[in-house]
Amino acid sequence: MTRFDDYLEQINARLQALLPVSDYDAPAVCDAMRYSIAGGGKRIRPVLLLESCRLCGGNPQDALDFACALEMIHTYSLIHDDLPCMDDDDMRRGKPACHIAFGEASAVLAGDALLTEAFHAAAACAFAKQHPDRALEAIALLASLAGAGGMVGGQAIDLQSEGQAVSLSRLRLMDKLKTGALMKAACAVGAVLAGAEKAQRDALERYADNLGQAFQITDDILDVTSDSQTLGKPVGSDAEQQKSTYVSLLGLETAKQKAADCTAAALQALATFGDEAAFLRKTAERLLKRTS
Ligand code: GRG
Repeated sequence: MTRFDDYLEQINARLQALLPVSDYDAPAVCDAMRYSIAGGGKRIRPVLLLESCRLCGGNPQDALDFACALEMIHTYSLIHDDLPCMDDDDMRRGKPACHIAFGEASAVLAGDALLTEAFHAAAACAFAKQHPDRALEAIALLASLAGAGGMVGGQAIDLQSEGQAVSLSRLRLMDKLKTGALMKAACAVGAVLAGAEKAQRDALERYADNLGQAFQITDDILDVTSDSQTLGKPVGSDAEQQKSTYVSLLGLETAKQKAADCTAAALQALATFGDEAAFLRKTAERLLKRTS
């Protein structure tokens, strides 16, 4: 079994254990949470968190509930992003979006509950009792990077920018927040839980920043070059919603080159870790070549 598969198995099993079950009179919200979490997804963010912890000398097992918390936050953001009041997309992770399967109100609640359960999981885990100082710092990081100064802020800029010409620098800011903030959370939280030195954490944050940008550019490219079957969500939605993207601003070929340059910068950031960072290098290379 590869390390990626091993991480994946642990994350998926722990997510199942952490999510609430419908044992009271409000089954739809629990079912909707489980539906969206179980609906696939690459699990990139929790894998990055576990590996960042390992790379900084920590035990990935200690970071597992934080990794699951991050995936819950990511999944809540996808549920809310698909709602009619946001991107209004019907498909996610190859299945009907949460609001299509469960109705809008249950999808809103499922997102709210995933966000709340994420912080419950992080605060209540065994590691938090053993290392409250590290856990508290990690929880604060998760909150600030997911909130108005991070992912939610990026989504707000995105919504505000629909139908408007957006400069490259504003697009970069938006994506740094919307997509990059949770990538940064993955690497920084993993480092904090391991008690990393400042130089290690800085290197991982540089990696995450460049990886996040490459990831977003690739997302924009796939929106025009892929098909909905492969991607598991609608394609062409950026143009439909008149959104500026790296492809619309730079053209397809320059966007591809920029994604490759950002990936190269992400690899460069890992130099300080030497061969031990092979897994993170391979992850960045895989994400550049991803088809979904
Ligand atoms: C609604 C608060 C709020 C935030 C939404 C995540 C997000 C912000 C919007 C999703 C739209 C989008 C295409 C964002 C850009 C890149 C991105 C985050 C893609 C989805 O992540 P993947 O590809 O998804 O890792 P899986 O399904 O593999 O987990």
